[in-house]
Amino acid sequence: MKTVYSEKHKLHHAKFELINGRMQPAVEMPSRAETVLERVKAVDLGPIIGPSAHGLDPVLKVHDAGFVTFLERAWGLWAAEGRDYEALPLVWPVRGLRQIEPDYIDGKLSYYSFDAGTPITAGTWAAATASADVALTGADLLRAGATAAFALCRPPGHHAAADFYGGYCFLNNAAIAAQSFIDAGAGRVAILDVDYHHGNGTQAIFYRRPDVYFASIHGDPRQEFPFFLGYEDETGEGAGEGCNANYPLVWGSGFDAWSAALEDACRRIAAYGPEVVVVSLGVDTFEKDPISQFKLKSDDYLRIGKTIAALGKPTLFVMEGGYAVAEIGINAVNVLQGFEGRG
Ligand code: Q9C
Ligand code: ZN
Repeated sequence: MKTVYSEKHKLHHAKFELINGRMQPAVEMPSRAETVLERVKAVDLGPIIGPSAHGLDPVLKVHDAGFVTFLERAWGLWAAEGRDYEALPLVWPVRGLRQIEPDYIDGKLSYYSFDAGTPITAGTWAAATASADVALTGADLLRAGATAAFALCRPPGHHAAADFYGGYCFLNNAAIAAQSFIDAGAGRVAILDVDYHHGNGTQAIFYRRPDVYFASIHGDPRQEFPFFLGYEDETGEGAGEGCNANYPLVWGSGFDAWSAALEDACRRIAAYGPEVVVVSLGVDTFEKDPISQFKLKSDDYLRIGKTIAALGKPTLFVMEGGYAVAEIGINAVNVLQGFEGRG
């Protein structure tokens, strides 16, 4: 299968993030995407192509205009205050506080974010829009008849909702790609999110809609980030009732529990009958991931790909998380090779 990749991801390079109460070197770093690209080349997965520019229209089908304008301007407003270091929020409009966008940049960062672990840098906007273009170009490949494509997105996207960023995510690449299939005439799209973290942004975007099914296997929100979404009783709402499935798993879960959840998610997706499947491909379920608590091994990713292939649908793989940089290439590409019949 083809891989879509843009060098522009390197423009987003945060030095630090707040982990467990301390500023520590950021785990979401450029070498992640570069390692995956190296593995794509090493196993000859297929041609590597650059993205084509799609503009902001497909982004604005998923994200609110005020939020997109904020992302575009945030670094400029921050730098105008004389700050030459990464932008972070400090306070959030929780229960009882007013939901009004402040004028001052510090207030705007708070209004449009949900965590303090996602720094905005000078190149964040350029990298995030390039990442969305990578996903949209992958979707174009499927529309042109490919059975599968790999959008090597960075920064990731699945924690970003219609009007907030967080969890290392700014624009929701998988949601933007899924919406592009709907806008091109697809009646039903399924998103399968296998990242270690719940895809809260993707779920929220499609929660009331019957035309996009969302299934996610992830660390239980009782223990794990993003903490405030991803419970099993979230099944969709209104016209979207029955079109959302969450599989929260306890810390320490290995491939037995994980693959049972995958089999069930795939059964539900098959019953839904989508025309196309978008996979939010995070490999932070790996046993050596530095911020995660599942126990998957490298060979398990081949079987994940094989199980997804059994759905028999055109499939767009969209890169999300995975922070064990040494093995991220092997693990992510194992899913793609498993899908293509290796292993
Ligand atoms: N204790 C993705 O995988 N912070 N985002 C973790 C560690 C947030 C992960 C802090 C993790 C976000 C796309
Ligand atoms: Zn993750």
